[in-house]
Amino acid sequence: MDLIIKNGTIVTSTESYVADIAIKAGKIAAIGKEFSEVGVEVVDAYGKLVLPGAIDAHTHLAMPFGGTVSADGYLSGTRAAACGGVTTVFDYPMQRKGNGILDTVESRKAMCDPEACVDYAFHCIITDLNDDKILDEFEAAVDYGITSFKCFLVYKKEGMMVDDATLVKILLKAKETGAITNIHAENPDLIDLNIEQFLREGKTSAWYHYLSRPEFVEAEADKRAVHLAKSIEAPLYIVHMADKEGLEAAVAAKVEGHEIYIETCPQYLEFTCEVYKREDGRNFVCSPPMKAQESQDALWHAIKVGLIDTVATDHCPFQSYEKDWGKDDFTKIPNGCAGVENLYPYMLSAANEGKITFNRAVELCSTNPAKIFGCNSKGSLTVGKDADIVIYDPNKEFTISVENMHSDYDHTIWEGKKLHGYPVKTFVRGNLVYNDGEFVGKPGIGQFVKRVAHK
Ligand code: DUC
Ligand code: ZN
Ligand code: ZN
Repeated sequence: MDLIIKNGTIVTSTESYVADIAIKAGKIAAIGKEFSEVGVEVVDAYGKLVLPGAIDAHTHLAMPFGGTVSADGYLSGTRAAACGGVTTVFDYPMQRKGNGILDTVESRKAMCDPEACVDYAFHCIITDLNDDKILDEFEAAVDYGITSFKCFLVYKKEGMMVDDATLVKILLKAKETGAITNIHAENPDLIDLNIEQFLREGKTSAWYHYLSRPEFVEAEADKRAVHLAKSIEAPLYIVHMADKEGLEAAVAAKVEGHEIYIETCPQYLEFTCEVYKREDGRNFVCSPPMKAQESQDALWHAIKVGLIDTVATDHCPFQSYEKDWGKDDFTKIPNGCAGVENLYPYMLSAANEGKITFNRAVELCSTNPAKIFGCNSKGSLTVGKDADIVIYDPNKEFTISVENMHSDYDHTIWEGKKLHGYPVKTFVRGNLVYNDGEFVGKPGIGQFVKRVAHK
């Protein structure tokens, strides 16, 4: 054995029990009691929870967007991930007209490999089918380990949107090749209509970001995507669900037995659209925007009863000076907020407060994303899996501040948020990468996760 974590309470998605974990060559070699400790490093986790590392299934690192590039690259974004108990991130490389899937992914992999501080996988965003040639590449992409593709139903002017016919072609091809299609659902024509009117009327504050993309704008696209996926019996994963009406449509299809997965994000569980009335409202600008209380309540309800499958972050921070570009015009604010370091602590704190169980927090943040996206060696503390492990102190009080985060951004929407309990150690395949407030890992330690086809 290389390492024993002893006396902790092991938490999986289904049970919690006291036992020791023995790790060898980066894998969980045994779980039990009284392993020989001779010549082995031992970590005493008495009084602590021992959890599978979180999988943040939604990040945008070094993403060109909104006239700039997101403030966390692969190094700082994965460093922050490690310090928040995230041991795998799923980033979103973007295929552009004329480019293929594999060349898009490989160029991002080349950037990520020397910098990654945790393991990483890619969902590939498809923006153009290149006269359908992209569809012929799906099989090779799946063999390569890219088993999920994303479509934007929005960002039309930015050249990222796919139309409904393209979406259906992608849904069908993904189904045929054992992949899954992720969608960002908002209706761009309705957004543009609203934006034109608000700008004409001189309504330019961050509040109008929300009003230009209110509940029904997201719901229309959610329902359309659900309808299309249902009609052709293709699996669908809806990213960052934020509105009640769309949630209800997705849940109804799920309950009918369709393969529809729902992701939401901590920002939608914590904040409502009221944040856009604040003086610093532009810092909260992301798309889809935070919605009204009714939607937040519906999201929490669905989390509690098991109808939301995953919680991930949509981590896409920008610096204050970039957010300030939209001081006098909300359309100039780069969309996106920070979250990768806050995901697991936030959901575990909710568990510590009794809102959900710790098992459910593990299911949402680790076990389900591993299952849905084919990460067979991750997502659970069981023998044979990667030793991606978080030790969590349920008694540690923590107040989030930009000063105690490990990203490259200069502000956070989470400033001042008090958490009950906090991760104290993170291991990636048995390597200690975070220890009591400090990043102790090495860039380059993170490996590409080759995923297996969905079905
Ligand atoms: N929304 C954001 O807020 N940022 C990045 C991409 C997205 O869809
Ligand atoms: Zn999105
Ligand atoms: Zn996103």
